[in-house]
Amino acid sequence: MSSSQSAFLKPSGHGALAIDGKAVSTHVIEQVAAGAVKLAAKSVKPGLAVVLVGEDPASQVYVRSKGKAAEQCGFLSVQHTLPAMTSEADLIALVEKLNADPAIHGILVQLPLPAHINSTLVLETISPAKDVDGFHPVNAGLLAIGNMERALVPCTPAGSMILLREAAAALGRKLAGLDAVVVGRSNIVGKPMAQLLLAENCTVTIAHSRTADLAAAVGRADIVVAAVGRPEMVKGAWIKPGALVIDVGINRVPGEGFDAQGRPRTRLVGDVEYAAAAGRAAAITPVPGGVGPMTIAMLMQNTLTAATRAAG
Ligand code: NAP
Ligand code: L37
Repeated sequence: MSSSQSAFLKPSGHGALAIDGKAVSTHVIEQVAAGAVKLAAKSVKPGLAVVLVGEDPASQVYVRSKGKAAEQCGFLSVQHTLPAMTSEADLIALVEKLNADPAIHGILVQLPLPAHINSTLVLETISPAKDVDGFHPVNAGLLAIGNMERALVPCTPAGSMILLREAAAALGRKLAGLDAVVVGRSNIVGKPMAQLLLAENCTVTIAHSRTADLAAAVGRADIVVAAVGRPEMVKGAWIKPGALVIDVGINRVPGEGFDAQGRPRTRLVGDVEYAAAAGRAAAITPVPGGVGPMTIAMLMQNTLTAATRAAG
């Protein structure tokens, strides 16, 4: 096996190289910050508005990380925190206000929204040019027809693609022509991920809960992207030797012992059985420290893109 030529791939201790998403995300954020300095010469400061409704603890953590990253990039960073009982009409009114605000180039409404709010309606209210999550049907459509120049691409799949390209380059491989399987078909991860792999000329299979033989589909794949939301459901033994594995899953499971406050400890695991998969794969993303940080970095990249386009 050829050794890694990349500072972003490290021994996993199980055989595969671990793709250091945290380190790649730091690099992306530095590039975005440099881009923001250039834009400042045109008197444009990228502005990102993040809207959080309710008190979902994971969303609170992610929204805080997004605000912090925006500040590191030199952006204007605005957070709107609304109570869980906020009406759909009030949320839509806020989005419309942000659409009209020239200081704001990117709008992100953190999902999930409370059950009484129609998420689709809210997401469709966001101006496609400010839709840094890439969830608006206009952006989903641009991605589907392969018009990446005009689209804003969803952050998690975009970040996963960067990690995949980094791993392939370090291993001296091309992505074109490889068999890829995406496990999961959500609009926010699975489907856009499949579109990006197709745009890289991979042969793409999308697997889901009704797939007849998931083990066989995964076993054929040179590239496995897991976005299921079930802890370690993709078994290491399924992985084709030498495959590239991107684990999008973020699952909190019971850990060992108790924390300082006497609460039972929890830990994060992905959708892939990590140690066993790393015993067969050529490269794999860890959880945490893999795709998660890239999601935030790509949000910064999308905000810079939106601001640059707005500046003409
Ligand atoms: P989702 O909307 O719940 O979609 C899950 C998908 O997995 C669905 O398409 C579902 O199939 C499929 N699935 C469920 N059980 C399955 C099974 N037994 N076999 C095969 N497929 C199965 O989830 P999501 O929003 O895409 O998120 C997926 C995971 O990624 C979650 O762990 C989430 O926390 C994580 N995530 C991470 C980031 C990040 O930044 N790292 C960002 C977003 C999400 P059906 O369509 O048939 O129901
Ligand atoms: N863009 N992303 C966008 N819009 C949304 O509406 N829900 C949602 C979304 N999801 C999201 O932000 N996901 C996400 C997941 C993980 C991280 C960041 C964002 C992340 O930083 N994960 C860290 C661990 C964080 C922790 O300890 O909980 C990691 O290393 O994986």
